[in-house]
Amino acid sequence: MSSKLASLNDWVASVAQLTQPDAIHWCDGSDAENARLVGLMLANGDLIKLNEQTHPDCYLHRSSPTDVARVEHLTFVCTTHPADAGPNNNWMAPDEAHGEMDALYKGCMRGRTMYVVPYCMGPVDSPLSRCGVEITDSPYVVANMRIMTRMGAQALARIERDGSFVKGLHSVGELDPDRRYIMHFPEELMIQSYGSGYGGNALLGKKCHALRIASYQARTEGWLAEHMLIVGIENPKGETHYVAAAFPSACGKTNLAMLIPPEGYRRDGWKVWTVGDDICWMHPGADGRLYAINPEAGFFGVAPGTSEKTNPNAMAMLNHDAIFTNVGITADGQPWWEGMSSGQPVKDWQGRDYDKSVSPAAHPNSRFTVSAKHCPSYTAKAEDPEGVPISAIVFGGRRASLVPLVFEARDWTHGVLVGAAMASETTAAATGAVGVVRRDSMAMKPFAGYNFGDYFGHWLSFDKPGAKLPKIFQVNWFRKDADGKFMWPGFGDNMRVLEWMLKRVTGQAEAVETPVGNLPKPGDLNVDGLDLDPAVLEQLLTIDRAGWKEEMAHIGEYLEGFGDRTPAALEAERARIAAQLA
Ligand code: SAT
Ligand code: MN
Repeated sequence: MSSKLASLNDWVASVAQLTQPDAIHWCDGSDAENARLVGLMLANGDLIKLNEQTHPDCYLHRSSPTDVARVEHLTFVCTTHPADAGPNNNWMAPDEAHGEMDALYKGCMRGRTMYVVPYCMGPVDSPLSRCGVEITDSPYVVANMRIMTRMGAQALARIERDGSFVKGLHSVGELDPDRRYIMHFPEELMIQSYGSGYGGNALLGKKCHALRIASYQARTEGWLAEHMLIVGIENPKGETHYVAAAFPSACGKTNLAMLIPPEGYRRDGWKVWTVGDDICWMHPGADGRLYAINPEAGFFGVAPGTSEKTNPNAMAMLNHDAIFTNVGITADGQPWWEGMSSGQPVKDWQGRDYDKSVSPAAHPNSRFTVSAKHCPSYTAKAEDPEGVPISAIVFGGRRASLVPLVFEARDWTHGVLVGAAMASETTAAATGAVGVVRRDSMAMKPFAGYNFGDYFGHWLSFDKPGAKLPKIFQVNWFRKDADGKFMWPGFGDNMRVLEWMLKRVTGQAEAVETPVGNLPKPGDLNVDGLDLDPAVLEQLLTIDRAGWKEEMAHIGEYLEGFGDRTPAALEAERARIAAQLA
């Protein structure tokens, strides 16, 4: 097989020339093709079949123990000028990077099949969607791409119509951490990945394309590619408002996207609809509002901590047609991870006999891959080619102290500053130390495909005559008390905070103005039925002026790090707030 597009055929031929596969397979995305690949992986040990009664068509994959997370230190943005990648990225000259990669790729697919995977990010018929082709030698990657994207014949037809696509080349190589690179060439709309089979390093449609390359493309084309979930909140009158929310990896985006409201809300008729749990592409519409699509077709969620209590919607979608990576397993072949309310693991994620004193059953960054259509709260609006209008944008991080439960930015410029200044404690989603506070602007630190200074400027540019922009909020579900205990219950109760935001959007709630932002008036946040000490709530909604004065100084130093690429308007906004706090 080949395509009607000469540029695609030529590229596939040149990659085959370099990598020397035994065979080339063009993926059509069919059930028969998937069944064949699954059969192959069961035979070679890449997949283990799970209990057919409890988990029909579910499989366990155990990765190499040194290949379990994104590798930010091996991830590069290769622009002609280093300043275009910015201090927020690792940079390598494109020529040098191509040289390194060609040397790694040379003959690397000998004895293997090369799969050509055409995919579309977003509904195939949407003008907001963009396509790519991933070439890979991993059947596990193909099986995951089939869930995570619109993959196969339909995508190829669109690529042939569009005539353009993002080129992604991936090989698992030897899975050697010392021979591993994730390279991005935004100026060529190209991704090259070698030596890892893990999600964010290998499923190139996800972070590599839909965030790093797309953010670069979005800047030139006037839209935004963001690390955000998209959720619809339906009120008892049947009106739905859509909210986009940015949080760093493993900070609860999937749980928030699938939130089940507290009982009182459900009784009153509130509903929550899932559009996406990780990535959001937003384009300005003719009416001045921002319209968003979820470019993905599935969820690649963190397994540990997912339970009937924290995310019943996720649990309901995980008992058929799912791939589990690096979780434990019970005696009767069911997947198991820490936080599950029942079951007992017998093997850990590496296939060793489970011993609690040696290692957790599931790796902290173990994942499930499942089609979005399985999610009980998934909305048909997620397939709408026009996207959904966004009423509010939320920035959130994991901060044990200082940042209140919620505040609203005064205007767009202030909101962009709030996003740019975001900080969070690091998690197991990337290799490296966990729990260290670092700046993570818009939760895009590992994912922006260009200089953050230019990126902040791009965000500011949306504020123009005729624009009807969403309100911007900051939240922090992760405040801890002196004993290290979380102060806010989180999960379903985050609905209370969402309701206050939407009241602000529709002009139904007032706010207390502070230099840092606008906070809920006492009594405006619905805490009915919540077992929360009023003193704790007050603490959660108080601004520590001295602490914020210091924070503003740190933010100033951070913004200075992007030199003259930092927009003057952003620094002026920061200086204004700092002066008010003084
Ligand atoms: O590994 S992924 O990048 O796909 C998931 C994440 O870190 O958010
Ligand atoms: Mn993510």
